[in-house]
Amino acid sequence: MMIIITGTPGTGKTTVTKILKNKINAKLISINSLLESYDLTLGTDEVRGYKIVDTIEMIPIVNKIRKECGDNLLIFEGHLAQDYPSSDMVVVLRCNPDILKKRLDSRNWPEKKVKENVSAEILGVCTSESYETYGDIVQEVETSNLTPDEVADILIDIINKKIEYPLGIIDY
Ligand code: DAT
Repeated sequence: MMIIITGTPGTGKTTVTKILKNKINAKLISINSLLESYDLTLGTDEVRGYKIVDTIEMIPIVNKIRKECGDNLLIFEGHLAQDYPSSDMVVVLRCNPDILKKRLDSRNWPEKKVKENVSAEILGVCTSESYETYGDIVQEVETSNLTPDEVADILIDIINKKIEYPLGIIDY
């Protein structure tokens, strides 16, 4: 069983998935950890200051980890994790743009990069990209008024419901 947790940078993916992993018996991989272990970059975007991830090369690596995981739950976290083409659940973390801007400003990123990410959050880019691949199994979790711990508990609820109703006949 696999759950993809995606969202605009700053929405809380890293923080929440670390808490989630400690609360349940699951293996966690993130795009950032894959970038540390594998050569998955197509270059650097100098203006925005980030590595361009080769999401096609990422697929066989995730496939292998998934296979090793067997029946255990695998959490795959990262902005762009939705580019991986198969999963049992996809959750998009959402955040109020004003809150997101404050968080991204504190990262000392170039202004252009902060603006682009806040705009992407306003437009729901991660959600629409996720829907393109995954359709109805995509769920959004609005995190703005929740603590990371509360968000992790909502994710546990989503996972438990999926285990209980694997065909997905549930109204969240
Ligand atoms: P991401 O991995 O999506 O880039 P992050 O986990 O690094 O995001 O979180 C960005 C910052 O926001 C970090 O300082 C922790 C804080 N944060 C994350 N989720 C939060 C929440 N639900 N409530 C308050 N702060 C949160």
